[in-house]
Amino acid sequence: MALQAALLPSTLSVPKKGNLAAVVKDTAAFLSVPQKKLQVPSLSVRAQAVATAPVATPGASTATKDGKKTLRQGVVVITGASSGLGLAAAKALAETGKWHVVMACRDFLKTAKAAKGAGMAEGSYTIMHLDLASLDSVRQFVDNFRRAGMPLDSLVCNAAIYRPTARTPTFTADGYEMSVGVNHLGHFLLARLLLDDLQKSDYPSRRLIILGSITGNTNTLAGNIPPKAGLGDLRGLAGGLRGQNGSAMIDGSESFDGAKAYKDSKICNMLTMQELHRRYHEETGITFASLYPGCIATTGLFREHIPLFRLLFPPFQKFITKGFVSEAESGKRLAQVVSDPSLTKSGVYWSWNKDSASFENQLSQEASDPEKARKLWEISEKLVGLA
Ligand code: NDP
Ligand code: PMR
Repeated sequence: MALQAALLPSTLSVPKKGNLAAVVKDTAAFLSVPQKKLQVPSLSVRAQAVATAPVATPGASTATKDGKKTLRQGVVVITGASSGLGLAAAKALAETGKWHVVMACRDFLKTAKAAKGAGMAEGSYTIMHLDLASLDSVRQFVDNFRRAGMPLDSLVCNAAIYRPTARTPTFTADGYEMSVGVNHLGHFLLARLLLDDLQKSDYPSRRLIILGSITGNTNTLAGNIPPKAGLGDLRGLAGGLRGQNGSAMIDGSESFDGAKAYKDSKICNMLTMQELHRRYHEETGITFASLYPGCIATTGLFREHIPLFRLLFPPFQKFITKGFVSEAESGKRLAQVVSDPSLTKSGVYWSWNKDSASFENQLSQEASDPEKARKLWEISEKLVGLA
């Protein structure tokens, strides 16, 4: 209880000019932390959260003195905002004052510490629990988000894991190989469920962004470093990526390769963005985008790599390939894709040149294959229980 008392004020991210409604709403969000981690009496607060009318909650409309409406604060959900790119983008967006950031993370306390450590102002963010390795958790997150009463103006599917040294697969709660399960399937379900919420938003530019990468694109030098990404005919995915009773790899390979599984998941991310664009952009006006933010060689993504790699990778990228980008700079790039008024084009895979100017990049043949995207969509729908 002492730990809980010490943590409550900062983790609740109470708005500075806060009123009770806002506090209670954030409290409801806070309660989405698994109860066994932090025991907080929940039922009465949940009831209040539903009953209390929002006054100055994130995303509420604002009016000037002369009664004219100004653009309200946007609400952006960022998965995996507890470190690296997600944290840097959360900070960049929150600092503008134009965005309230919902940090959708699997480790509540780590995220609370990270937000505080990054200097994010209390009230500029809300932390909600999301474990992409469990489809139940994804559904629970969506429920909790809706219950918190905020609009959804932008969704960033950013979280990922990379298991380059793994010789055997691990599996999600639903039994799918972990890299594809977290990076693709968890986000696929999240994006599909939250499309409704994005559609309901009255924000002028609503966006759904899924992180891609250069290493999933074989039309680049980086994409040709073995093991190369490749989904084949998707037979492993269709078989459920279950390892023991089939293949844990999307292309159906018998042997597991953690580095390839990650790169394959990035192809899935880029194909999914384009399929969303084809199916929903015209009808909804939502902007769908992907990006390669640069090589952010210092992030936690490489935590499972051997120590020598972690030591040499940043200078290698800085001085040899010159593809290195700092976490802060990458955060600004992602923040641009979320909110820059000039980046509203849908179906685009953004990259940046040496002067940090954004441009529409070309995807590899496989990462832009519409037939593969359709097939991936249909199989993924089945695996996450939507079809
Ligand atoms: P980090 O490891 O720093 O961040 C990954 C985030 O994902 C963490 O917050 C992590 O949470 C979260 N995460 C992992 N598993 C789960 C899960 N099961 N449920 C919810 N969240 C989870 O890596 P980066 O910042 O580098 O990566 C961010 C994105 O950028 C990824 O999509 C990656 O593919 C992409 N990218 C990165 C590049 C790079 O050079 N680093 C290059 C190109 C693209 P926790 O803190 O709890 O572990
Ligand atoms: Mg790569 C232009 C050259 C370039 C770029 C931009 C990257 C980005 N890499 C490049 C080149 C090379 N890399 C070369 C020549 C080599 C052989 C020495 C090389 C090796 C390498 C390894 C072993 N690179 C790697 C790894 C990883 O484990 C990283 C990876 O594949 O993670 C999936 C990686 C990366 N190189 C990049 C980027 C952005 C990554 C990691 C991030 C990602 O795709 O998410």
